[in-house]
Amino acid sequence: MDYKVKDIKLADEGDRLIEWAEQHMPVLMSIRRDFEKSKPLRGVRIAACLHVTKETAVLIKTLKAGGAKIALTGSNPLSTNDAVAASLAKHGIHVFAWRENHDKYYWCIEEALKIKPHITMDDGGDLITTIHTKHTELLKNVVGGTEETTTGVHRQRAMEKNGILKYPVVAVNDAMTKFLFDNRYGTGQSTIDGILRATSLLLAGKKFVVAGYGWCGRGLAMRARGMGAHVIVTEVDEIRALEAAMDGFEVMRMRDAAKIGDIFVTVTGDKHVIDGRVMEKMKDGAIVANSGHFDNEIDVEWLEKNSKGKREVRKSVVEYRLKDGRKIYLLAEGRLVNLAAAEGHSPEVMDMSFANQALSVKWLIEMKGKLENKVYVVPDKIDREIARRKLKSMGIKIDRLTKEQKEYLRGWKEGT
Ligand code: NRN
Repeated sequence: MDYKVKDIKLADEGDRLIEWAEQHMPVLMSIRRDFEKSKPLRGVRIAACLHVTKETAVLIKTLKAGGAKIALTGSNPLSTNDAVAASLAKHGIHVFAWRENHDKYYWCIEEALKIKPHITMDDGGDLITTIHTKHTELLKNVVGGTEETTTGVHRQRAMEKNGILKYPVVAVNDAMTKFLFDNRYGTGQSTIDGILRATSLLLAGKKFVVAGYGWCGRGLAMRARGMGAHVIVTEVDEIRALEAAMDGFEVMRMRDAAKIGDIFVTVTGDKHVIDGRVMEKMKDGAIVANSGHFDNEIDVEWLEKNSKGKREVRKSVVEYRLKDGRKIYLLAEGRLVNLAAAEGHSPEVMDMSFANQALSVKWLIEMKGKLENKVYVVPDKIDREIARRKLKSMGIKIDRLTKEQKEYLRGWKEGT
């Protein structure tokens, strides 16, 4: 096993990018120091399908410090940073990833699987699905897997429900130190970052439509409001819609928002949220982007079929001219705009997400043979250990319960 990257000569640039991320990921670096001493992953072979970014590289180097052998592929054709991939390849990681590897995406996954992994790591579930469908001969080696994102956890929960999940999976996404920060504050900032790098347009005063008020949508709506946009939220869930309204956002149906919106972003994890019926109602010049994991939230095929021409007007911006002359601008091919047009979430939030990844891999190895073939949450003690280390790195001290308070909170007798 060697590697396949865009250009190994980019490694020096990648080294510098990774070094910058390491300076802002203190929790993961403290775990790396522990791993270097205890080598908890000695002899463990890992196949990872994650976004190949400077932050992911810090996780990969931490796992390597723990003794693991790693094959890494990208979890989206547009999210790989080629310099980072080159740097990891130079440091002995079997990397099969390069930006715009659309037609080799699954070839890269199958190359990574040649490591015959004990542990799989997914962001979206394409690797675990490939093992369960096309490479079942590898299942006998696998101890367990981890999943980074909401969409992937949905897929693995469905695999469990249908009785086809063949090994235990830890839903890293569902750790509080992951979704409360990565999904909310990470996506909130990185999606704005992707839109600004792609368009360089002003957000203040624009009608900014957020489809989906989950943790990602909450963060994005909050940050778009912070930039002075007039934020409109669309939802299918009554409770989340009510929450968006009480948070002070305008809430309406997508078919009504279509007529007035300037910028539309989908973060639902669902399919065809913005389809032809919606796009044919949009204003001339409307901008459409996705920040959900898969690129099916926007019906790009409809745009391809119903436009009389298209042209790339800026990097990551394609102008589709509809038959009546109206123009719609699609960012990053409808793929996750935060990673495809920018660098994804900042290192400070990925610090916690990837600390959960590293400690969940260690936990899976410790629990070898004792777990069932189902989706597990990250053990609470790991979640809280990560929060404690993060607070410490921020120089924040908090109070402790006194003995009396612990008894009071356990009791029921004391009242008015
Ligand atoms: N910088 C990043 N590196 C990054 N930003 C967001 N993600 C990243 N992965 C590596 C992932 C988040 O954890 C994308 C996933 O969908 C989300 O859960």
